[in-house]
Amino acid sequence: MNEIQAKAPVILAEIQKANSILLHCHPSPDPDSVGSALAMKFTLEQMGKKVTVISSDSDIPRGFNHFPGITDIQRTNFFELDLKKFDLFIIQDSGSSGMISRFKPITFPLPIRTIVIDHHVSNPKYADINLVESSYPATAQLLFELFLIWDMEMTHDIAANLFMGIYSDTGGFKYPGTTSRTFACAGKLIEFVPEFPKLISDMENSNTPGFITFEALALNSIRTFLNGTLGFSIMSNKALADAKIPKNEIRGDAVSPILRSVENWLVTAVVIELEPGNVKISFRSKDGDMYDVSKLASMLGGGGHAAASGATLMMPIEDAVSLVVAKAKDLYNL
Ligand SMILES: [Mn+2]
Repeated sequence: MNEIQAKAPVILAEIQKANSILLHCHPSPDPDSVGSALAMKFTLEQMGKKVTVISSDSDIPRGFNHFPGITDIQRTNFFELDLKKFDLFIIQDSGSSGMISRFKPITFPLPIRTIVIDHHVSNPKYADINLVESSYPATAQLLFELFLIWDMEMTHDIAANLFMGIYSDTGGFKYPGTTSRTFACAGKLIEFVPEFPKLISDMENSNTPGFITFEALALNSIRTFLNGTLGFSIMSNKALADAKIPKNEIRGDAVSPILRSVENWLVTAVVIELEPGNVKISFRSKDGDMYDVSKLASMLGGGGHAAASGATLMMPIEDAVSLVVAKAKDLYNL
């Protein structure tokens, strides 16, 4: 019996006990976070539950406007909620409690019941019930199998959200962790979503001139370290302000694939000083076995996957860069 089969009845029993259920999107939400939240929302509503989905820290990217149910997401932060109004919080696609909100630390156990459903290898299993399956390339694929075990009815709206989560977290079915199971699952889902190419196109072709200005700054801000084995795009708060980049267009994850495409850069990072002394770093590796960036992120208080991870450092940006380079040098013997 795998982890999903083992936990499926336990989670279902917990849901059946609850009336009002809370879901969230993680900071800088990606399609796996938003798609998983909305797919779970529709499934819980099939069970007759009252469901609240909050955006928490970040605005939902405009490119997700065509995900079914997107307008049901409340623009509310986790810390604005009265938790006593809920019986259960299902925390999805969130490898640590910091992925609920980064505004303040969140201490577990919470005053309500909690379930974690996630695929991040670094997940410390911080909820009352934890379903963590790190061999899965997306939380949405995990939900597909969970809903199947629960014998829920698949609908267009659930399938569209799960498909976008899987498509995006696998990089369009090309990242490690993508298996024949992933394709089988996606194949089943698109039976319900024949217009899936339009959903993908709407998401991927939704950039603004402000984002292109950010991308240009990012590509003009590259430095290499350790004999050209590390390639970092490093943007200070001042550089971002001088270039007049709108805050919602500062999207390091969108630049990461370009950095990763450089043959000799074994580990890449987008280093962004969001506020003076608040440095957000997104790591990527072409070979997660040889250069596991979840380990690097964990050493810096963050987490993630072997090939994609992140951390936030509260220090001047140049100190953050020096620290990351030193840790990478030790960890990977570069
Ligand atoms: Mn994910």
